[in-house]
Amino acid sequence: MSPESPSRHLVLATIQEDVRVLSIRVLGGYTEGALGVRTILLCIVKPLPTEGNPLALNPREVRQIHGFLEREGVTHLGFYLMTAGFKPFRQLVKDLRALGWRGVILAGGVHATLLPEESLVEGADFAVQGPGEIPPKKLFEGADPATIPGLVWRKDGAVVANPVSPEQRIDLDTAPFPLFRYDRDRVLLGGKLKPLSRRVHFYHDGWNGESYDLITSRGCLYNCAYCCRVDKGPIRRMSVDRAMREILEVRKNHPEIRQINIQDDVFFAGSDEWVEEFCRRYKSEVGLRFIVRVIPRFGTPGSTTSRWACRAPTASTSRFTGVPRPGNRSSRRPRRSSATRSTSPSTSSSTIPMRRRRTSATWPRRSTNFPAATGTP
Ligand code: B12
Ligand code: SF4
Repeated sequence: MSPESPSRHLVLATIQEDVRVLSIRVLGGYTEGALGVRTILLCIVKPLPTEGNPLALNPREVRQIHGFLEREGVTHLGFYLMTAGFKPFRQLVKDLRALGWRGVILAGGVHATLLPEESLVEGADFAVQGPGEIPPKKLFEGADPATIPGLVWRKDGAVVANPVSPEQRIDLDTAPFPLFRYDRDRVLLGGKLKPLSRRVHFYHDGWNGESYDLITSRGCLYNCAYCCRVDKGPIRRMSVDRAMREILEVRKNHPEIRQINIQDDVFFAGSDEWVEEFCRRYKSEVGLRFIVRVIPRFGTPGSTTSRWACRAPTASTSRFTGVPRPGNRSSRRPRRSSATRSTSPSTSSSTIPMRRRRTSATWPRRSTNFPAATGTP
């Protein structure tokens, strides 16, 4: 897509229980910032399903989405799929087509990577496995689907899944900042479509609107059989400088942000030099409380990881919970959200006392030398 073709209008949507839509914020930063495609985020806020209460969109909500796509002249609808959102996505595609919407529909994310063929639901045009920046770029450029890595498409009535390729793994230093803004994006909340305002963010991000989700790397060193992660290759990470620029930009434009929630799968995998530099600059240039997930085996006695995990001396939080210390600038205690929970059994959560870990009898040595990409152990 080039700036000369302004007719393309992409909506990146997802169904979540809150408005913390990191995946489409990151991807939207790329489609808008690097590809020049007008991009709007659409957060469909729905409680997670429970027994007897499936996640579903009612006809009124579907009509609202359809009206919005028509009114805005949207040409492409991209969906970030977690498994929980798959069925409502399938129904939505069916309903949008029944209502006559003719734009391009594509799905990507965790579920599309796990089950690519299934994710190319009836009525949708494409699904994307693996990192999602390059396939839409090539689609916008009009490339032959057969040549687009990770693309799932139809040929003569059959579903074809092109293999994921290293070409999809962009240099994170070249990635534009994720979209993080008020009033331009949309939220479907309580059956009503409205701007994703600061007020909506305040009530529906789980952290009183004070938290910013940051991701500095993609991938993980492990290869757990049950893992759903999208990026299967060796870890790649942005430079400390790129990460700092992103945080400082957020601080400049969003004084309400008082916490950085680091979402990397394995933030501490790698050289102490990267972490040391990040800590030093974070403390002197940012100084906000933070949350980070720790895989304990990356800590060796005396290493930066251990110091962070045991005492967190280099940041303005007393523990890894993101809960402010008494006297911290924030007077409000953020309610506990999924951010404080471990996203996998392998990562430790703040509920495990960190000090106990330090006295653990065994300290397995780290198996990698970061940022050299060494692949899964
Ligand atoms: C950050 C995070 C969150 C955040 C933000 C969610 C988000 N993704 O926007 C929060 C805290 C809100 C969250 C919540 C939950 N999460 Co979560 N989360 C993650 C985590 C750690 C990172 C995701 C991320 O943003 N990565 C950075 C981005 C840039 O990478 P990405 O998501 O892979 O996106 C890229 C590609 O997938 C692709 N892509 C993405 N969307 C699209 C769309 C299109 C159209 C295209 C073409 C491409 C594309 O392009 C992107 C750029 O390359 C992942 C683990 C992981 N590594 O994936 C778990 C993970 C996604 N979470 C998971 C789960 C289970 C949950 C919860 C249900 C947990 C719970 N029980 O409460 C909740 C609820 C979610 C909901 N439905 O409401 C599972 C999902 C499993 C599955 N099969 O669906 C994961 C995989 C963790 C795990 N290993 O189990 N999560
Ligand atoms: S540690 Fe987590 S992200 Fe890494 S492979 Fe295992 S489950 Fe996946």
